[in-house]
Amino acid sequence: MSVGTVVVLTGAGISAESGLSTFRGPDGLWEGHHVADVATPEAFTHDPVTVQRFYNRLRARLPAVTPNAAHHALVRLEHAMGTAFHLITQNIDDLHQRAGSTRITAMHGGLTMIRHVDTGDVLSWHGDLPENEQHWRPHVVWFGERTIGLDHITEMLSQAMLFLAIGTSGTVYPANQFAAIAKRAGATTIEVNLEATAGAFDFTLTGPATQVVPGLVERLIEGPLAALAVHGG
Ligand code: BJW
Repeated sequence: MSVGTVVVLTGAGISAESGLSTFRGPDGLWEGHHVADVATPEAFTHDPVTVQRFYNRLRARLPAVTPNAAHHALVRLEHAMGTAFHLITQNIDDLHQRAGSTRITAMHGGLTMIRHVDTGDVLSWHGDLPENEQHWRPHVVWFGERTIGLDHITEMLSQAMLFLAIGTSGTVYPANQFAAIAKRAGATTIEVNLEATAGAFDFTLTGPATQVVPGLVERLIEGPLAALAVHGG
């Protein structure tokens, strides 16, 4: 039997209430930088010190923050849905993983990994990289680089019964296409955000993720998904 899946996409907004900055603040700056000055391969080639220092600062902040109620609720949904659940995150923090999510694709990489620029080897990494290091770089996806796991994501979206986007502005390709892809595949599409975005959503639930997501997850588990989990889990 073909079983529809639940696909959840998260962005920086889900981690905002854990104390991490979103990317596109009112001043257009991200941690005092224009995103393009630190999140491109060209920036790393021309000014590795600024880029390494920037990511060292972000990485050093991780131990001080913890997953919030929205991250934990998605773990409950994963447990209820089993293999019929998939989480895609654009976030490079590790809060979903620390909350306990396992069926996850981190499509923009992760701060706690580094990659060798020549061999492509990836290592787990929790400290600073030397600021003048040019062979090892943060394992994050910069503008113009290929996102991680896109074939798998496309496959998941084609089977989606429900697509839920949480805390993403929908300004960055290809994640900003996922709602439309899922909708074309027949999914109901819902976003949770402080404000409606331009994405292809059937419903917008406005409010902070920690207040909206736990209740939504409980309703999904008790309601229409309960039957699905029996078959898909
Ligand atoms: C709450 C909340 C609360 C707040 N509760 N909600 C022209 C030139 C060059 C490139 C392009 C171009 N046009 C298009 C492109 C492609 C480009 C792109 O999209 N650019 C646009 C910006 C113009 N995309 C790419 O380059 C991608 N790759 C690609 O296309 O590859 C093609 C390829 C194919 C084959 C071979 C090679 C290449 C890669 C994109 C990489 C994005 N990287 C970043 C940085 C990652 C590393 C790092 O973090 O340092 O990823 S950019 C940044 O934006 C980060 C995020 O993951 C991403 C998305 O941001 P997100 O999560 O949506 O955050 P915000 O801040 O924008 O929004 C937060 C939302 O939360 C808001 O809506 C709030 O309201 C809400 N919120 N608090 C609920 N409590």
